[in-house]
Amino acid sequence: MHNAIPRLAAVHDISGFGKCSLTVALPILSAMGVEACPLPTAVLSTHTGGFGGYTFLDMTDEMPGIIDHWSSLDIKFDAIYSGFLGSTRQVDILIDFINKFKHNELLTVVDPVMGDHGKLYSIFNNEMVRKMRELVAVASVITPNITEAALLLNEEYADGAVSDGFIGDWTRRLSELGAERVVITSVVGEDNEMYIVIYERASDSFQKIRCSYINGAFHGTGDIFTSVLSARLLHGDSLFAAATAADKFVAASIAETVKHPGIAPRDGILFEKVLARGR
Ligand code: PXL
Repeated sequence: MHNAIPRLAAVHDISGFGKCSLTVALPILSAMGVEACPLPTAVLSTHTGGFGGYTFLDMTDEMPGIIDHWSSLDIKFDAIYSGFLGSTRQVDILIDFINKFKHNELLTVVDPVMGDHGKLYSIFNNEMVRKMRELVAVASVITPNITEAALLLNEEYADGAVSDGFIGDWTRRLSELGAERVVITSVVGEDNEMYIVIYERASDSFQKIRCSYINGAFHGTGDIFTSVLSARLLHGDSLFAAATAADKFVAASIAETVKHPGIAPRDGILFEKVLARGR
């Protein structure tokens, strides 16, 4: 469109330690030829998964001023990509942001970060789930993990293997909440392998991608996955190609990580090694 390279607004927290949200999104997007403009939702000392005593600065009150300033400068975005939110009020701010910056080709990627392994993250409650349903309604692409998919649909967490018919139904119902394209991660198939499931409403097509990674327990993999996916979509990839590339990137980063047994799951994965290849 108007920009020399795709420009994306990255609406995530910044956690100083633990490699997730902006600390992975910005380097990955830059290395993949996307200009990433951070709109921080909160500033934390670490992420909230596995660390006690973290600091948390809510950026809600600062966000409308940042958006208004960008608007006054007539900045155009090719994409808005959101992840972890610092408050439920940020959903309304984000919906206003999307409406203000909307154009025909605007890609809106919403990763409805709320929980994992069947549980809400400790700082969220049902109010965040309710508001997140409003946010996914204005997205073009959503990337819940299976826990977040269940929360959005108000279903029981599917603990264990699920059939294609079961998960296909979930993808369609998630798409009915608003997004044209749906990606569900961390889906266990009936063969007990891990899959990414993608759905496109335009063609009513449902596909499964078998994950190449060994272990999904590391922190920040969802943010890395969706950052790669967003960059590839902005460069014109199909949803299948973008999700496959994102899976490969996460798998390569985990493969680097497990070479170092001292790295705890909460420390995040060695995605830097993969980004630095070819240096
Ligand atoms: O990766 C998701 C995420 C992002 N940001 C913060 C988190 C989490 C998950 O726990 O705590 C602050």
